[in-house]
Amino acid sequence: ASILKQTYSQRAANHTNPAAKALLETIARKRSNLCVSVDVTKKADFLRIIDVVGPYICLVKTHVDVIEDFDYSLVEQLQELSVKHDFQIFEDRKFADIGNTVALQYSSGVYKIAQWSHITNAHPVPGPSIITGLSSVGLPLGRGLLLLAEMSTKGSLAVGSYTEEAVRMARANRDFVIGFIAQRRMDGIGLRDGESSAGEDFLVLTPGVGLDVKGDGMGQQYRTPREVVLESGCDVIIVGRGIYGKDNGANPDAVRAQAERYRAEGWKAYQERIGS
Ligand code: 6AU
Repeated sequence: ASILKQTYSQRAANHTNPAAKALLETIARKRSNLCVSVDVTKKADFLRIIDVVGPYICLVKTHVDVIEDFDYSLVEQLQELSVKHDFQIFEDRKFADIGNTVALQYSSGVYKIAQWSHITNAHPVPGPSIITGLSSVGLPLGRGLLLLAEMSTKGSLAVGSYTEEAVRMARANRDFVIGFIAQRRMDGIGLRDGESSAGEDFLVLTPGVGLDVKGDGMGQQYRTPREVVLESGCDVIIVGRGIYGKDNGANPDAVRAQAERYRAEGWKAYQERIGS
């Protein structure tokens, strides 16, 4: 059957990359295709939000470099929460440099991302060597990479032949590239004459998801979970401010209610998609 009609569990069983498999299994076990994006600048806010939304999510997405009081104990506390609540971790680093540099940025420095982040992402702009660099670090650790094939922002340059080449780069590196940050399924994109996408299963994780507003005044554009999962065939909805609000998640009851709401909407759209 087409990937669009397969369940997350069926897809988990057929995946060979450990990070993709673990994410699909988590989604199925928790009945949640919701990833929360926790873009706050204080350790205490970050950990409080994650502890509240933990039961409703499959994945936590971080930007660790925005946390002002970062120290490595934060990583340990995040890992404890990931065990407590059963979610995977995605550092949204958006690597974009030459292979040698991204390998250093991924493995070393203050954050040592490869040590703790199951999934990370990269811009395809440097070409395939960015995958060579990142996979030299991540593949031995069982990590997975997402390529930014499209962006959610108004005026994005990641369109047309750029998106097609991103998908071709992924096809050539299916051991490590597990999918895309994109706004729709990429299955038929970039195929050359005689090629088919049979046997491929790229995950599509989609940001720019919101139920109450259409944008943020800084170029972000929001669509609903239904548009993203049912109409565009994406696999995971990424929601940030729609869940923790304008006050860095100060009110845990409000944060919990939004997480439950987005989980329910995302799951309903998936069930409708697979026809169950
Ligand atoms: O829900 P928001 O708008 O509060 O947050 C969306 C999150 C932010 C962005 O850095 C990220 O998703 N993002 C990405 C990612 C995940 O790579 C790509 C993109 O095209 N748009 C986008 O918003 O943390």
